[in-house]
Amino acid sequence: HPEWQYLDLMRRIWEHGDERVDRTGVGTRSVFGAQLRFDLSGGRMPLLTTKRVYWKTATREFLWFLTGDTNIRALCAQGVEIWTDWPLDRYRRETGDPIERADFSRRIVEDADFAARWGDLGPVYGRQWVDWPVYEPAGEGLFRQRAGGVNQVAQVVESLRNNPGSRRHIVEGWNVAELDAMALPPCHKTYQFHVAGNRLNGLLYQRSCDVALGLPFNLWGAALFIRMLAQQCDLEPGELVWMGGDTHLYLNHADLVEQQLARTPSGAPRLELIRRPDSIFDYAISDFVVHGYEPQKALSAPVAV
Ligand code: UFP
Repeated sequence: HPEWQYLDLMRRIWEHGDERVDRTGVGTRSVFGAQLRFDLSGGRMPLLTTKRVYWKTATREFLWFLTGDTNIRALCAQGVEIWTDWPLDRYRRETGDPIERADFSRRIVEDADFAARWGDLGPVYGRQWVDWPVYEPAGEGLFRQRAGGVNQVAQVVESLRNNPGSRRHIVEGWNVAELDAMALPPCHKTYQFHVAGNRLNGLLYQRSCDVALGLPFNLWGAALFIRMLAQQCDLEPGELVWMGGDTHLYLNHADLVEQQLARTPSGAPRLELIRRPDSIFDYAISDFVVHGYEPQKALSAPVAV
């Protein structure tokens, strides 16, 4: 079962990883440099069966990236709270208001001005993917930002269609000059695509990986990206290659790790795209249907912010 790769990685980190003090202060066990490979043919997806993964939440986040939006408001409005802790933390720090997360989220949804002031994450994934800023000379040695940046996703769709043999099908999140303005510098920072015959392969390089909470989402997102591009470019889904830099487990995830490592994967969930939208930017959550997903029960653990 392909999921053993994930469980083996988890076990290797937990048993042999280097113990490190990390940015969050929680502490991790970590290995540097890891690879996983998943065959996506026949609709197969790297969707974990040893715990429930909220693939709709991950899909909503992915569709939000493609809109270019970097404010959490559209996510909170759909009940997606995966980014809420970062703005919440900043709001509490800067105002001293100990507001509950649910109240903060509700206020973001109900109050547009509040969302504009507190809900933005800076130029994170969405901005870089579809609107990477471009500067042009404005005379006297000055530069100004061009209206409309580079839409990397649209460019990759074009290059996959018109120049499939290219080795330059890349979507990059790591905009060096803008890292300081981001709530979190991109973790899943580089996607590369590769056409082999009629198959579309994809590779994700993730510089930093929370194996328990982040990776299940990141694998789903990367596979989804391949599926959507393949559909748009009349290709069959091929293989997903995942590569991790600092690949870690947080020390406060011990319960999750021990419970999950005691489980055995089973089943082969498949994703069906039930509609072919006009462009990669026109998908809706209702376009995605998963068949044969009967996961073991969810395992929760605290997110390190
Ligand atoms: N992280 C992921 N995947 C993501 C994401 C975050 O694993 O998609 F947004 C984790 C990795 C790391 C933390 O534990 O979030 C980011 O911290 P740092 O920037 O210090 O690497």
